Amino acid sequence: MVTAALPYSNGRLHVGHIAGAYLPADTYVRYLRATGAEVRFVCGSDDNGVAALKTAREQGRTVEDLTAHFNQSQQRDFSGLGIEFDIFGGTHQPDYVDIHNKMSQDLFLKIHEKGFFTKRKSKQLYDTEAQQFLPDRFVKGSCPHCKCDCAFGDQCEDCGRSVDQTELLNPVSVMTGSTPELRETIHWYLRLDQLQGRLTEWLAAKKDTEACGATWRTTVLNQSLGRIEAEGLPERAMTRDLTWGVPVPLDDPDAEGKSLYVWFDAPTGYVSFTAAMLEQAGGDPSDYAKWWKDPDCKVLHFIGEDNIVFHAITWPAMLLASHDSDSIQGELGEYQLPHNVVSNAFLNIKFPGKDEEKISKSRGTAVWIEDFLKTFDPDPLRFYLTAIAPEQSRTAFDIDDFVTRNNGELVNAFGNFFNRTMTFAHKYFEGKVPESGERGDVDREQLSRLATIRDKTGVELEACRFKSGLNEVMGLARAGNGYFDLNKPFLSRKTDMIACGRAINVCLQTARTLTTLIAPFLPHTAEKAARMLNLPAGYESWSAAAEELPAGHALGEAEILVKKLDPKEVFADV
Ligand code: B3M
Ligand code: ZN
Repeated sequence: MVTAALPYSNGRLHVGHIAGAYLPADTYVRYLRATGAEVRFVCGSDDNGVAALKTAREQGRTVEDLTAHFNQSQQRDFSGLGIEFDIFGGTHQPDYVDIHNKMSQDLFLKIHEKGFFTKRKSKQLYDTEAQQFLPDRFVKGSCPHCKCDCAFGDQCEDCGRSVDQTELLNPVSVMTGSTPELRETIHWYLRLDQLQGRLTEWLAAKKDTEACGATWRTTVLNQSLGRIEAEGLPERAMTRDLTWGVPVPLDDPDAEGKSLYVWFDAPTGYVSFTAAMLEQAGGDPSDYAKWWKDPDCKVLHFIGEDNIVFHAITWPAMLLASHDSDSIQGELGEYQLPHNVVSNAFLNIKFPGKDEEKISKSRGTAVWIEDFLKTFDPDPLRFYLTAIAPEQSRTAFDIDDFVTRNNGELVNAFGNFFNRTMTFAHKYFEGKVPESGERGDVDREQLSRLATIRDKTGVELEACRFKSGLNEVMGLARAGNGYFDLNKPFLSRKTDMIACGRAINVCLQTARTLTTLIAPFLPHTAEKAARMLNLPAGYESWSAAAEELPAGHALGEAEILVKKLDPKEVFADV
C-alpha cells in the first residue's frame, strides 16, 4: 500500500508538490510493479477543514464547487505527468464522502471507546463580527517561537513549528481582519501523552532497522523524535468548531456543530479511498482490511516535509489508540503502523538572473504543472525533478539547469545512445538485431554490466533513493556510449561487418536493459524505446531486464527518443 499525501483541493499543483511526494511515490510504485509485487497506489483530494473554506470565501464560490474543480484539475495534472494512482478520491467528493465520513467516524469512535480522548473546555479565538470560532488557519499572527509575522493558528509558515492559536502574538481574524477574543468551547483531545512511550519506542526502533529494505530518512526521524524530545506530546484537539468536515459522531449536545479536525480525517482518507476503490471494482469494500490490517502488507506514506509530524506522530498515534492489543505493530485485524514515511524537503526555485527563492503562489514564483504541460513533454520534468530530488535537504528547480541537464544528460547521453544504435541497425542490418558473433572481453564486460546495474538500481529504488537509482541508469547509458566509441562501428562497418554487427548487438542489448531500467522514472520515454526495440508488452519486468534480444529480432522504427530544449523558448513568459 503506497499513499501520496492528499493535496488540498484549493489550488493548482506546482513542481514543488510533484517533487515532494507524487513523483517519488509513482516511481516507487512502478518499480514495485516491475518486480511483480502486488501494489495499490492511493491518493485523492483533502477537501475538508479550513484551507478550502478560506479559499472558497476569497473566491466567492461554494466550497463544494471549489473542491470539485481542483479535484478535477489536479487529476488532470497527475495523469499528464504519468502519475497513475489506482484511485484518486476526495474526502468530500460526492462519490467518496459517505464512506469517508463513516470510516473516519468509526475510527474516532473506536479511539473514544478505548478511552484515548479527553473532553475538555478550553479558550479559543472567536470572531465577533463573523460570529464564529477561528480554527487553525482562520487566524494569523506572529509566531510565539520565531517571532515572524507569518504564523497561522496551527503552524508557523517560517519555522514550521506547531503553534497553539492562543499563543499567537497579535492574532488577527483571516475572515474579517478584526482582532478575535477568547471564548470558551469544548473539544475532544487525543491523549498523545498516553501514547508517547509506545510511539517513541516505535520511532526509535526505525533508527537501525531496515523497514522493507528502506531505512527511514534521518530527516523524518530527527524531526519526529526531536519534537517529542523538545516538547513531549501534549494532548491535541481532534475536533473543531466548523460545519465543513466530518461531523463528530457522538450523541452529545456538546458535539453539535463540530467536525473532526482535518488532520484526523485526511489520513483516514487513504483507507476510505481504498475501500471505495474495491467497491468501484465490484468487490467488497471491507476488504480494505487486507491492505491496512494485515502484517503481510507493507504500508508506505510519501509526503512533503511539512507533513512529517502528522504522518510520523499523529496518525500512528491514532492507529495505536485504536488497537485492542498493546503490540506496536498491531495484530491481524488491527491497523498496521506505517512501514515507512518517505519525506522530501521543499523545493526552491531559481529563475535566470535571479536568486534562489521559495516557491510562492502570491509572489508568482511557481511553475504550474498545467502550464508546463501545455508546452513540454512530461518526462524532461520527471527526469529533472528526480535528478535534483530534495531527498535530504532543500534543492532548487533552476530553469537554466533544467535545460542544461535535459540537453546534456537526457538527450546527449541517453537519447543519443539509442539514436546511434538504432541508426546503425536500420542502415546496415536491415532493422534487425545482428548476429552476436564471437564476443571478446570488452563485449562481455559491457554485457555483464546489464544485470549488475539492474540489481544496483533495484537496491536504490527499494530503499527509496531515487536520485541515486537514476544515476545508476544514466551511468549505464554513458557506459553504452563508451562501448560504442571504443568499438567504433562507424569504422568497422567499412572493413569488418562481423565486428560491426557484434558491437551493434551489444549496444542493442544495452538499450533493451535501459528501456526497463528507465521505465519507473520516465515511463513515456520507456514506452517509446520499447516501440523502437519492438519489445513485447511486459517489457517493464525487472527480472527480464537483462535478457538478450535474439539475433534476427526485428526492430521497430527509429524515433527521436528525447527532444532537445531551446533555452530561449523555455518559460519565455516567466
Ligand atoms: N493536505 C497537507 C498538504 O498538502 C495535507 C496532506 C494530507 S495527507 C493525509 O501539505
Ligand atoms: Zn515561527
